Amino acid sequence: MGRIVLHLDMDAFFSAIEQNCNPRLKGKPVIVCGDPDSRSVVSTASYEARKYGLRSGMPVRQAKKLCPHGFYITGNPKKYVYTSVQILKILRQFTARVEPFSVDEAFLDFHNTGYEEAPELASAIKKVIWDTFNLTCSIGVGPNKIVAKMASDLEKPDGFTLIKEGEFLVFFGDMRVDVLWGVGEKTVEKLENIGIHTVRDLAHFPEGALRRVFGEYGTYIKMTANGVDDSPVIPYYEGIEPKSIGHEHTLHRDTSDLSFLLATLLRLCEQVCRRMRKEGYLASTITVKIRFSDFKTITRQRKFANRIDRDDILFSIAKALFLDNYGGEAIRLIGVSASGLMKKDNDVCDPMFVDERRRGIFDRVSDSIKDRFGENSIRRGGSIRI
Ligand code: TTP
Ligand code: MG
Repeated sequence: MGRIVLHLDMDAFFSAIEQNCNPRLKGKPVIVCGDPDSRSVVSTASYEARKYGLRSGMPVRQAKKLCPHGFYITGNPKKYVYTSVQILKILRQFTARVEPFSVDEAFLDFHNTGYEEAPELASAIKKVIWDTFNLTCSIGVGPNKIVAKMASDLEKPDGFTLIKEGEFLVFFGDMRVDVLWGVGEKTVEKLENIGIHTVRDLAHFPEGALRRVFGEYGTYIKMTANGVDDSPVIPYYEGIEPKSIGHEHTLHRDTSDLSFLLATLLRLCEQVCRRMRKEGYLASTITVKIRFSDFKTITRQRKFANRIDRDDILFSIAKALFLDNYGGEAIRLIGVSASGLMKKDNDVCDPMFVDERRRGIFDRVSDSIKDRFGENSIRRGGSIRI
């Protein structure tokens, strides 16, 4: 009995949540975006809106021309992040090896599990997500992460696709190379220059010739084109050095969508703080890492006088750091880490704010409620303004 990897991707995630919040929007074209009246872009469009050609990343002005009768809604990142965290909690009931991959995606690793068990497993996961949240998702199963991820995209929405070891080219062989995870526009251009158009062309191309053009990356893309991938599923709480506590996410697609980027940043901050509280640490330094489309990477750090472990403070600092260094470019990866860690002395209260102790208590009480009743069982009032 081997190992199977399952990739789950929620369908039209932000729009589907909005449709649940307001049942009058069910079955209607719903578009979640930044401010609908400004020059913002579409975060996501419901499947009803996609019929009109609407896509993530499209300027709202253009979307309104294609679908003038759509319902344009300002995104509420906090709402989506909480749903996302709650979904992860449910997924961990199926296996402890769950790697969150973006706000609405995760990898699950099942050892000692055969392909014949995959359909039942997938429908059990779909059922509990539907019963709990009234949301659908698409699931891909394969021998590794790359195959599972690409499989989940084949039958959207509410899809299930199983690709067994050795079947990758049956599904993807005839498709253009840009379907491959990690192969972007510039690579496609170079591949086309050497006569590689389809995934099968790349899969069969001599490795030496690819390495001459792309170096090490040549080997990687050839492996990908053959559906070969040995990267592990890494549960986010593993492998963290006590000197710093950090999380980072490679985004599904490079994006400059500010509401999406800030939602990702918020979730990272919450993960970092929750972990700090769990382990009894306070931090005095926060680092935000941004990797742009062209792989240029910057890290920006801020130190503060008081040590903290609170979600709202960490997020406000991370957000300021991010916005100070962001000029609207497409981003590939975001990371947040806390350092300058010190074990917390519960008797010492930071005197700086009168309200501080009470607010700290809020986080602790909310952690213990979440531990017992789930991530979504309690939340702060109001929404994060972006
Ligand atoms: P996706 O999984 O790419 O899209 P989706 O869930 O809306 O639709 P699909 O059924 O095709 O999976 O992204 C997940 C959420 O992330 C999406 O609901 C909105 C947000 N998002 C943005 O805000 N901006 C972006 O550019 C992208 C790609 C996603
Ligand atoms: Mg999705």
